[in-house]
Amino acid sequence: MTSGLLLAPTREELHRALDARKEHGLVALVPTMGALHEGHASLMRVARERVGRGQVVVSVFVNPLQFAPGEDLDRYPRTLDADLDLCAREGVDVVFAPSVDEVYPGGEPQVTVDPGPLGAQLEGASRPGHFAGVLTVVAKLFGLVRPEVAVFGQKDYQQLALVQRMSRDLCLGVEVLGAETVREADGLALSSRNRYLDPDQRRRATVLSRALAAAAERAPYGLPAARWAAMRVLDEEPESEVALDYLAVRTPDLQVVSDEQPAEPTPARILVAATVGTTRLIDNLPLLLGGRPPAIAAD
Ligand code: PAJ
Repeated sequence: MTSGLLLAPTREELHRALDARKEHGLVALVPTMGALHEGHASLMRVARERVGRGQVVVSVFVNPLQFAPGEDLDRYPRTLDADLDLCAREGVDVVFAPSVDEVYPGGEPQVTVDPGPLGAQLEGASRPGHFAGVLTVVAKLFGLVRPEVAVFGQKDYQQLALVQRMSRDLCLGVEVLGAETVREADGLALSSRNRYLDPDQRRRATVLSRALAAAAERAPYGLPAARWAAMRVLDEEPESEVALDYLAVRTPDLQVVSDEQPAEPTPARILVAATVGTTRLIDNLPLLLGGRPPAIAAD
């Protein structure tokens, strides 16, 4: 296959690649940590759709700053050759795949991005410092690539919300698009970490998306009904196999929802995190809360 894909391992090569095609129009950035799958590919398609003949840049960088000690930084899958093949197939223009030194030449940065109150909740409560690490590297990538557009997955819904907030609150001028979650046929959201699951864990992991789907179905009857439906499904798996971290229903911008039953169907988001074996998995779905008489169990 002939492909115009350029691999840029350094800032200098990145800037040379971007300059060479400057006149082509808008630049869209898709930040990733590699081990690319169809979920990542879908973001590249959203980026291409948005910029047309402009440039699609994919970054591949396992960012140490967002991993806590004891997390999977060392064993995180690194598959650059396969990643480049996928990017070439998707018509990506530039892959920026820097080393840690290239991104953090002076060691850990002294100035970092504070994700604010939302960064301390949900994922942030279980992974202190995680979102400061994410937002700091995303801000750096925005500074290095200078994209007009960036595409993130709804799979990591809180991350998407925080990056949108950062771009707005810090006037970074990047339009941040959220792309829908890509799933396996049985509902499991694609994730680079799914490869840690053994066949038994892989089968049990579908409980997360099934619980969310059950909640979405019951959501018209209100928040307690939605939560109850999700918990009933989650209870199918013993705690020793699928350890629930949180199940939360929030507004679409992740604020706390009021207990009052909305008379009209009202958009909300349900988010779940659990550890399956030793692998932490997250998932989420949109909901329409309310609109029907409140009930906990209607059948
Ligand atoms: P990574 O986990 O590689 O994910 C890169 C992007 O792919 C994120 O925006 C994520 O939400 C999206 N993604 C992952 N699985 C998806 C799926 N099944 N469907 C749709 N999109 C999916 O998220 C990160 O890397 C890092 O935190 C990063 C933003 C690159 C900063 O280091």
